[in-house]
Amino acid sequence: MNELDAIVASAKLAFSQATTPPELENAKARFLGKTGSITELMKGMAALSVEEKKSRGAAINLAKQAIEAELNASRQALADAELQKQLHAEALDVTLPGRERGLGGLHPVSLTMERIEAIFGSMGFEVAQGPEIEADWYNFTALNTPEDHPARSMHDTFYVEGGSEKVPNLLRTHTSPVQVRHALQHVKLHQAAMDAGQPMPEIRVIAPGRTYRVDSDATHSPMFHQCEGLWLGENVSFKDLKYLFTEFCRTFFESDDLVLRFRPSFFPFTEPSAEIDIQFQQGPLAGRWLEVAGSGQVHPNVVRHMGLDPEKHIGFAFGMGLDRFTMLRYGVNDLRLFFDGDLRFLSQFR
Ligand code: 2U9
Repeated sequence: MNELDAIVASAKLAFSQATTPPELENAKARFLGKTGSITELMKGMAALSVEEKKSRGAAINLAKQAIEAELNASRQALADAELQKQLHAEALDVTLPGRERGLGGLHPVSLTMERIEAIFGSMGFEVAQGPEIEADWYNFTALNTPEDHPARSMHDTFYVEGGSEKVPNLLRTHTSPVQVRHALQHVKLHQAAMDAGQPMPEIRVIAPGRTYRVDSDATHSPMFHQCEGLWLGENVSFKDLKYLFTEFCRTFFESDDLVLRFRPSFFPFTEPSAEIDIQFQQGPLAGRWLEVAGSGQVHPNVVRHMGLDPEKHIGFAFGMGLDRFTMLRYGVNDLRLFFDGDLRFLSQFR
């Protein structure tokens, strides 16, 4: 093997051993670079005659072309290998199962809320909403709750900075202020007709929503859900409330033989007042009296605060805990499960 063939062979070997493009370019420099073997041979031709230069030059050129061909082949081989590696790394297995997109669902308390809205809706009740940050007047004063009532104390109610009698300063402790706002709007809307001697259309409204109290243990959460209702007109009576609430409970719990008991009680905003107990005749809770709501005839002072004459307008109100209704309907025994956000619990209601 002559000298040139040996250089070409050693270049071929060096190129084939390069495993990365930088290694290949380093190997190239050893043969074709400024001090590479081919370049050195070119420099060595200076001393040759014209004839010798011709043949030697042609031979060196052939060797150089052969090395360049090897170099290009090796570059291509490295690029191909890199591409294969990348294709392999990014390969998609189209036979793998798809990624499941979790199906959402309503929270059990929301399901209860929707159910209650539907039942009262079918009995002619509107659904009203109002602010969760409320003013003293709507939450307490309008509801005949005296200045020194414990519900107003710092221990029982969450207060926010600022505010005043009619400027929001607390987290509502019940949804009654929503009904006060609703009644005031209703009265305003029909005032002219009333002044002209026409009767006011009845108010039938429920107010479901979040409420807040400084209370936290196994059966109390600082945020809980209530639904209150108000039925006010010129010819409404306690028997209407009893009929309404009995129908509601029997529909809600899908139990036609459910029995209700109205037990005398006290609330500042109703007089007389009654706790409502229910009794199932069948199932695991059969025979036990369960307290589920409060109710009563709206106190004359509250009727006045709504801009109406208590001698003419009579109202009946009730209030219930949505969390408790949800627990009873689904047989849940710990209130905290509703607020833990554990999908193993929540997904059972989808
Ligand atoms: C107006 C006037 C009166 C709403 C009422 C109750 C009785 C009651 C509690 C039950 C359990 C709240 O969720 S709970 O803690 N509620 O006992 N609520 S009467 O009375 C009203 C509402 C609006 C204008």
